[in-house]
Amino acid sequence: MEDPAAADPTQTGRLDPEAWIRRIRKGDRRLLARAVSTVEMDAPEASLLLAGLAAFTGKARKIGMTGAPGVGKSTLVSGLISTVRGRGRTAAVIAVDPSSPLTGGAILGDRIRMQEHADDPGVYIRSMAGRGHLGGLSAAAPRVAEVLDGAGFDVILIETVGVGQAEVEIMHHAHSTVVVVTPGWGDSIQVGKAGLLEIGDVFAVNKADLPGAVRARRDLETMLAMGPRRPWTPPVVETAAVSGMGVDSLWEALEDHAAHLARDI
Ligand SMILES: Nc1nc2c(ncn2[C@@H]2O[C@H](COP(=O)(O)OP(=O)(O)O)[C@@H](O)[C@H]2O)c(=O)[nH]1
Ligand SMILES: [Mg+2]
Repeated sequence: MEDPAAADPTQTGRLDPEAWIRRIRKGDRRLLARAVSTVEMDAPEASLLLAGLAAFTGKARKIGMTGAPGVGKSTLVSGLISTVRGRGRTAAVIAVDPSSPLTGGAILGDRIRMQEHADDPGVYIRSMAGRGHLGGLSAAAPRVAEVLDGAGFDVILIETVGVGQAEVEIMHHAHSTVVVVTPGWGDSIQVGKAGLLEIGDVFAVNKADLPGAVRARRDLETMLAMGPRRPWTPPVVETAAVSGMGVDSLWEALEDHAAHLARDI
């Protein structure tokens, strides 16, 4: 059988970034994955690739998803992919989980959660974890987003665990940030403490199938109203990612935020 790698310009050792980029833009997933790895590791070809791809970037809508481990970020991302695909647009995901140990437990979870999209050519999912270099991962994620933008994806979803400054930093590279919480008192207090209140453009109270979602939403709305007056008041949406409830509303809220950003510019 013919090895497809034989036609792979990067396998010959003679790197031709132009051909590489052309093939990425035609939908070559192997070369896309290779470009992502190259940029992630900051290999020698990375800057050439990024420079070449820069001609095509700036079209993707970048959305950050952050929140404590287990709140349902990956499940929500999977739901949002369905919504985005249902509207005829393509989607790429970067799932950053520096807390994930070498066993890759969280990554496996992400994969399972997004499994239904694995065979969709309009979807690309990339996990970054297990390296133990927090700053490294966080620094690489925005560059990986540039690659996916240049590759032509319409929507890029960046999932990070909202636990530290480095993760919050990633969110500054997104157009919109979704902060995900779950019902219960602790969460809304946690949100305030972690500085997540400031970075959220849209809030999702996920696991709204569990008791306390309405209260959590109202708590958040109260906390948001207490803050400084801003031109954009972040909406709080109740979602149940496991059933898909509220995911379309979450997307609508994100579309509203995009319209707000477009008006501002
Ligand atoms: N009851 C309930 N469970 C959910 C919901 N969304 C996600 N989960 C579950 O919460 C767990 C963690 O979900 P995951 O998406 O991996 O969370 P992440 O760590 O924030 O990415 C999984 O067992 C999910 O099935 C929801 O809306 N309701
Ligand atoms: Mg996850």
